[in-house]
Amino acid sequence: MERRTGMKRGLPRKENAMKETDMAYGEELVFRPLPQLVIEANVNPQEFATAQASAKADNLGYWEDAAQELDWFNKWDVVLDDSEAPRYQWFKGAQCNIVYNALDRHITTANKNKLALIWEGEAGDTKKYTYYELYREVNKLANAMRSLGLGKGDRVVLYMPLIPQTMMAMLACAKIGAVHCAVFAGFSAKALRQRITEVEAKLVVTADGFYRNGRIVNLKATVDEALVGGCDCVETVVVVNRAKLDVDMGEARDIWYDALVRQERSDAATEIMNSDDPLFILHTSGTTGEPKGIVHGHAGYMVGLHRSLDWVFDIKPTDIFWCTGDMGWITGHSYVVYGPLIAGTTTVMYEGHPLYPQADRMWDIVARYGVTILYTAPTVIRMLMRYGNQYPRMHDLSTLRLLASVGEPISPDTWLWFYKFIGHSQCPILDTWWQTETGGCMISPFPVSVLKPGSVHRPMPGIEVDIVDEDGNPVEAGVAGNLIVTRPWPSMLLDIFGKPELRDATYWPLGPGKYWAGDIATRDEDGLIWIHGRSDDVMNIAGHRIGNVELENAFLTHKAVADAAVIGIPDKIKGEVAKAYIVLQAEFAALDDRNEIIRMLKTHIRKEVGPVAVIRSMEFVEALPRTSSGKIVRRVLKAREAGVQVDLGAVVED
Ligand code: 6R9
Repeated sequence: MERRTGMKRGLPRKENAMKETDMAYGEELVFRPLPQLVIEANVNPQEFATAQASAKADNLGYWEDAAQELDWFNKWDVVLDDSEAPRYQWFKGAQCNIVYNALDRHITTANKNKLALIWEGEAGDTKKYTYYELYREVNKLANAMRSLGLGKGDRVVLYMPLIPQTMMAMLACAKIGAVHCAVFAGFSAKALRQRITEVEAKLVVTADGFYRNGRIVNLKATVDEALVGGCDCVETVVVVNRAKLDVDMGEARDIWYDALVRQERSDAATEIMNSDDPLFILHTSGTTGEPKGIVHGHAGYMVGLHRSLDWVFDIKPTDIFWCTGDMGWITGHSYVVYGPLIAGTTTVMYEGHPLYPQADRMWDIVARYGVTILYTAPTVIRMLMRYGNQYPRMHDLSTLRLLASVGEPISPDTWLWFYKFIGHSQCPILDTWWQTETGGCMISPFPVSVLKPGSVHRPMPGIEVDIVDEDGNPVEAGVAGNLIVTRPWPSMLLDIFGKPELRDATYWPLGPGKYWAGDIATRDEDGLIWIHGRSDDVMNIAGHRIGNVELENAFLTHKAVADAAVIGIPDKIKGEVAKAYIVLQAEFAALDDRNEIIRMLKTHIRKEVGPVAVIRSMEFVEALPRTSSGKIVRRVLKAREAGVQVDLGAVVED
């Protein structure tokens, strides 16, 4: 490790040496890769420079080379058709199926008997599947889905925990050309219903329940609640018997997973898909009240993932890859399921809570399976860090060679704790920036990069970004601006489901060639990028994107609420939590027991949105700051939060 102090971002110089974890404001740490790592890396610094230069000179040639490393039923006519930009069609004219690359092709290679999946339940039960076993399971389910009448283009909602059948369901859908739409198991019946109806799902796959922090979370009951009255589109509900719960099974509609696949054959044809045929829909929050169903397809998505696994995560045949992302999050799709399987590596999946039964669970899992690459989120690291170093010390973590982070900015002190106490100063930390919409990693260090804690480093070769002001003009180094992506990239979103008209306005407000990420960032004098957070009205609660308007709308559906505004406030563990400003309806405002009202509203939000929406506090006010056109001005509330005196009832110009 080398210490560079001082002037980098105009910060004061700090000369005296410190312990590695005692970061002082103004000091900048720089970490160089260990020599052995440089020798062994899939991409060494020279190769990185060459790749970057060649991708700049011939971007399409660069991505074409990446695509050539995968298997296709038919190759493309053109690598990219941008004649209708910002509509971009990657690998136009090609035919493929992501499952052919993730599973089928491994069966004829040495990977056939390699472990594809190591799964561990919260109670300690485990299951392991070789590529061949996983392939057979997926085929059985694919056949069963076909016998239920499902095929190309049909939508399947997955409301599932982190269990092997979730992965199987995703792959089986892809195999038959159906489109999966995973809904986070922490979302409410209402949120589930909204997504089921929006995508007109024919099938819902769920589990009776699952284990989380020593309790059983009942999922089937929530599905039943979601399907009451409406959701006529759903013909079948398949239920995995995970928690041995005594659930109601509707005779005509519900069927146990095991009963469904029991008689099925273990071989199944893989559907031939066009490049942009949809693979999945995943909802994410935006500035509007309604979540957007981001659509990804088969071809570009797999090419992007293939590159990041091979180059960023530096996959070797002996790796054990553990990404802790949930299946309801893009990280679970890309780096628990599709990416690792395309790379032919062994992926680890853990059902439960990181603190169960105590704060060493993750380190125990790393040690027992010999995890070599650990990919997690700052909110998880912060939580575990709070419990101290004695927990990682209980286990042998020496198999780890790469650590990675995603979902929100990682502060230097969290980075250093992860580096020192989990990686024992031997493992680079890959701070990967990307989004649901980008499909896979976009900005990230490589294992051989010289690292600065807190920076997401540079765009990967083939990806080009800039930091601009509101009008799209580049800002200088050190100045905060909006992050944009200046070239199309293969794993980019195809569409917003059911709202194609929103796609261009939301993501290309500055026109083609300027994808608007919605994040604030700076570039330092070394050209490294630092992400500061969202620029729009979207909170990042423990790595989950939750729209302020989404929560405000949920409050407004309660009879006690006349008006509501929600802002994000910093939180040590979750990064951000919500604070709500509520104007009560007159008859409720007259009530004395505010605690009762708070309890009632919290329950209401849990029901409407789900437990992911953490409301830290509520304040009851007489009025909210609005513009003359009636828009809530959240920055006034934020200023108030910071101690500035404001007049809440005043009309503010935006
Ligand atoms: C993969 C994922 C995307 C938003 C993104 C940004 C934040 C993600 C980050 C990061 C700082 C990182 N974000 N990675 N911020 N450093 N390494 O998280 O997708 O759920 O769509 O969220 O998350 O604000 O815009 P998604």
